[in-house]
Amino acid sequence: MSAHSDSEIWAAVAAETERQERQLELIASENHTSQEVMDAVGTTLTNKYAEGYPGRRYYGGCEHVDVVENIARGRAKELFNAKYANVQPHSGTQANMGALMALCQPGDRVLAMSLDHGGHLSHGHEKNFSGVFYDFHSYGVERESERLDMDQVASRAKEVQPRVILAGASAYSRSIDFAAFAEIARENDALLMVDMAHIAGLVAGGQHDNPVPHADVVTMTTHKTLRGPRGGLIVTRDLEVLKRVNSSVFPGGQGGPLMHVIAAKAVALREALAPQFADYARAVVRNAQALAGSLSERGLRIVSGGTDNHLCLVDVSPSGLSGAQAEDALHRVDLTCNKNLIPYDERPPMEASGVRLGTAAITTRGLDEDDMNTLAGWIAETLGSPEDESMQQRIRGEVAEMARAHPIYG
Ligand code: DSN
Repeated sequence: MSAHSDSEIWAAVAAETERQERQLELIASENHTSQEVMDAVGTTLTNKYAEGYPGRRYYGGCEHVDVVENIARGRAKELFNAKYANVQPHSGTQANMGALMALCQPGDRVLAMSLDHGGHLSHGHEKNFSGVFYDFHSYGVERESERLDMDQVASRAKEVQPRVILAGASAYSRSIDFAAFAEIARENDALLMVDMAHIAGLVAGGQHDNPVPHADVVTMTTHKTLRGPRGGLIVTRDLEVLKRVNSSVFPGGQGGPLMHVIAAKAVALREALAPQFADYARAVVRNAQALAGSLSERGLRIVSGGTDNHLCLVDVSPSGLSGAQAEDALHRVDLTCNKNLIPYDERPPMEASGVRLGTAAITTRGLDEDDMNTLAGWIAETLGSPEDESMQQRIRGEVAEMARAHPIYG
C-alpha cells in the first residue's frame, strides 16, 4: 500500500505543518499535541466499528479496542477525580449534547452564560441543537467589572427556575466559582452541568478548581489546554447520570466511536497525569498573565483587567479597529488569533470589538514570560499601525525567528 500517493492532500498537509511551525498560535482553543498523540490518531484503530461500550458491543473483534477504551476511561477518572467517564463524544458539542440529553427533556429550561458574554454555541445558540431543543435563558457578566456576578446568577436562577444550570465559557478569562454555582443549583432544585472545555488542562494541572465534586455532570474537549486529539469527554460522580449519559451518547447522539481518537485521548490523559503537566499548566497561566500585563502596559484594554486562566480578551475598539480588522492585521505578521465579542459589544459577531488571545499552544512550544513581553510589543505595534507594510514585514521576520527557535515537531 502506498502511504502517500495523494499529492494534492499531502501538499496541503505539508503546508499546514509548515504554517503551524512558522506562525505563533494564539487561538485560545488550539494546542500542539505530542507526536505520540498524533501517532495514535493515525493507527489501524480507525478501521474498527465498535458501537456500544466495552464488553457490550454490537460488532465482533472488539477485544483490543475494549482495552483502549477501558484505559482511557480509567485515566479520565483518575485525572479528574471522577467516578465515571464516557470517552466517546466526537467533540465538545457532542459531549454537551450527551450531557443535556441525559439531564433534561426537550423544552426544559436551561440557564447558561450568554453567548455575547463568553458562552458557547452549544449553550443555547438559536441555530444549534441546544437552542432548538431546549428553552435556554442566560446570565452574563457585570458591566463594570466584566466578571461573573454570582448574585446576578442567583437572581436569574430564581426567576427562570431552570431544570439545568450550565457553567462554563469559551471566552471568559476569570476563575469560575463552581461551589457557588452548585449552591445556586441546590437552592433552585436545578441540576448543575459544567462545560470545562477551555480549562480542562488547567484543572488537570491544578491551576483551576475542579468542578467534578460540585457538578452533576462535567463535559470537556480534549484538544484545548488538555493538549490531546480533537474530541470530547464527559465525567460524573453519579452512576444514574452516567447511565443516562451513556445512552444519550450512544445510541442517542452518535453511532460508532472513533477508536483511534479514543486511543489518542488515552495517550494525552497519561501525559496529563505526569507531574510535568502541572508545570505546563502553571506556565500557561503565567504566560497569559504576563501577556495581558504587557499589553496593558502598552495601553491596550484587557477585558476585566486581566486573567486567571489561559486567555485574555483585548478590547481593540480604542485603536479604531474592529476585532475582525485586528485579527487580519495580526495574521499579516503571522500571529494567529480570532476576533471575539467583548461584553456589551455593540458590533455584530462577525466584526466584534475584541480579539481573544490564548497561551496554551505557544507555551507548549516553550515560550516564556520574556517572550510574552516581546509578543505584546509586536501586537501593540501592529494594531497601532495596521497599514504599515514595512513594519509588518520586519515583525513577520522577528516572529519567524522566535518560532524557529521553538520548533513544535522538530
Ligand atoms: N470553537 C471553540 C473555541 O474557539 O472556543 C469552542 O468550541
